[in-house]
Amino acid sequence: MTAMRPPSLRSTSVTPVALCLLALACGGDDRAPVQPDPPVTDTPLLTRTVVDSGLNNPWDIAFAPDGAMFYTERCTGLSVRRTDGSRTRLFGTAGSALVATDLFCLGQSGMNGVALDPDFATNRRVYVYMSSNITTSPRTNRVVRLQLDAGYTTASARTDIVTGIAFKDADNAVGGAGAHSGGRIRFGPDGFLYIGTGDNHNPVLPQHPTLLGGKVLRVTTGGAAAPGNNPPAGFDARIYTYGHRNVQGLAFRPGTGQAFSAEHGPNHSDEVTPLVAGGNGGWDPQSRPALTCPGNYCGYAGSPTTMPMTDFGRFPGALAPSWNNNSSSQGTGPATFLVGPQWRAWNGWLAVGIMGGQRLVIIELDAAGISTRAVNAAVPAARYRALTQGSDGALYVATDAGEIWRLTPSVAPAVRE
Ligand SMILES: [Ca+2]
Repeated sequence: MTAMRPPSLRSTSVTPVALCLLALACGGDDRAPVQPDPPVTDTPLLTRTVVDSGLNNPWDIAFAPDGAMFYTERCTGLSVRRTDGSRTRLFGTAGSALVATDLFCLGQSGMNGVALDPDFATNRRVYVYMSSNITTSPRTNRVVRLQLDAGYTTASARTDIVTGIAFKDADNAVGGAGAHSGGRIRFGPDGFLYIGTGDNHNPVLPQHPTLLGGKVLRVTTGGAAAPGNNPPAGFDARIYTYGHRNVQGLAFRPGTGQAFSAEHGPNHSDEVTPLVAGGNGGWDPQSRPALTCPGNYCGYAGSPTTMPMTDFGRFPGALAPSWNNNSSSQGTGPATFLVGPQWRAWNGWLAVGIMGGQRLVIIELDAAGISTRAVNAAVPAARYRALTQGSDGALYVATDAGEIWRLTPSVAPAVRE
């Protein structure tokens, strides 16, 4: 990937990795052992390189097999940066190769996730999640499929494969319009597209059988329900899991292929959750008589006990989280598994980006997908908005400050005293 490194790039010196050996020191992992873990050995050192800057709210990153990097900017659209450093605005506002006149950005919404077709090398298909005013009342989120040419200069054949994903169309008592749209999209190793959506500050969405907010959807490349979703009777067949708050992280565990979600908590309990087809994430911010709920949305009104992110009282079979921040919500967003021997001890661990908390957490999971250890990588404080492992094996990060970083693991083990 030397072509990704033009002379103007800034590189930091090799950065040692800090480890949190006690769960509480890591900002909360209530499932970690009480006793200190033994030190992690053979952890990688990270070298950080700023590969892009000056972007406008970059939201997601995807790589083509040849190393071309796609990225979204929330208010303008989808762009590609080729390995020679040249770039094209492919899809979005005026000036794009294909203009989306219906794209708008508001609150947390706009051009969000991007994913490349598993057969991209041959079919040149790319998918984005965006807010749209094609239907003006209410506006919606949708997933759009595009066709690119071989040189990444044109986008065509726009096909809106999933429409009608709930969008928060107006301010309410707990926040502004455009909030809690979800927006991450990822293809699983099963070849189906997983779509994370949000609750829109609408109390009925997460547990609603047919409205598509507060869900993880799983669809074909044409937007049809994927086989095996197994939702309860009466549910939309595209729903893979429900009872979510705001899913902005989706990742697939190497080896098993199991999907994991990462989502924001309200004022507590960000969660990472191993997903099972038809499962209920247990978020239900409606009808809490003991709480005072502005706008009937109880999501911010309670505590981990009275308004849990996973309500086992109401839903005894709910999906158990792997990891959470019970002490606070720190804006957990993107997630990706680290894959390959270059990650040394972290090979197969889950990297999770924290926005409000401005940190990058690396989580070890047991065979059941439950966290056994969480360490903070020694990287600069930033709002970690996107995490994607590149075709070169490095971890790419988009920050809300408008930068894209490459975090390259060392080839040599860390030297420790
Ligand atoms: Ca949950």
